[in-house]
Amino acid sequence: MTGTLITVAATGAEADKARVPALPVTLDELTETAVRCEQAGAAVIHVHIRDYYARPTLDVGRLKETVATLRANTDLIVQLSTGGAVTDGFDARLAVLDAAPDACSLTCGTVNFGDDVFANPWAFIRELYQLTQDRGVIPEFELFDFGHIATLHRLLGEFGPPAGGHVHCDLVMGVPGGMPGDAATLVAAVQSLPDGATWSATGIGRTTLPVMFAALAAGGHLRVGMEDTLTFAKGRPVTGNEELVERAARLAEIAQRPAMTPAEARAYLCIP
Ligand code: KMH
Ligand code: ZN
Repeated sequence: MTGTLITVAATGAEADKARVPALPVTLDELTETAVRCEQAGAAVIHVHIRDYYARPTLDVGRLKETVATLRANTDLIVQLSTGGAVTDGFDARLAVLDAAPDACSLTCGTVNFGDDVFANPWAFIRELYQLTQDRGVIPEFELFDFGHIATLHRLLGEFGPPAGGHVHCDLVMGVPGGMPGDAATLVAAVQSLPDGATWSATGIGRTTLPVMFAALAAGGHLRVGMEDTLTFAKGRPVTGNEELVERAARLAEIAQRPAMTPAEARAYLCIP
């Protein structure tokens, strides 16, 4: 049994800073969050950035500065989101790789996303995947629904293994429009993954805890953070990403699979 890989998804593209003051939106806030989350047990940071007005942006200059600053202040694996916001175009999402992160997210299909649609047609997935291979950026395959798992099999079958050679997936559960966030669904999804793939899971909103317990029980890894959860307990808002990481690390410790260090996570995910 390995330790537990903990990813913090600190900001996301959806929450509104005016309503969620604890959300890290400036580079200073993100860096401070990253440092605290690393101390609490995170090994990977999944990054969305915001502009001067705290709106989601994929500005490549800002992304480059973010990658450099996170590297200068932490040992965390920097995973940039190529999902962006539902309003972002495909070209801007491909250009995220110009910021040369260690890793990036790669969502394996379109999904209804609340009242919106998170669009990931096959042509885009294929192009992004080949770009990650060309640039040596390690993709994490984001799976919001079972059809996305079928597309992952197709992608690997047609284009071969990812940069680094290791397949790591993230089950994003409980999105309104995607697969539900419960133990039975998690087990069924894990059984369908490619042979040799490793996986993390996250449950959005109130599915956070059931998914976290199910993932630990099934031998998987954890993603937590304010991108996915803004409520720590009923009626109690999250005060910062670090408390979500601390809780995940505590549960991982109880499961006798303590949090991996960033160096251990790099070796595990085959990230140089
Ligand atoms: N913000 C969502 C529309 C990713 O980061 O790759 C997409 C998302 C997935 O967050
Ligand atoms: Zn994201």
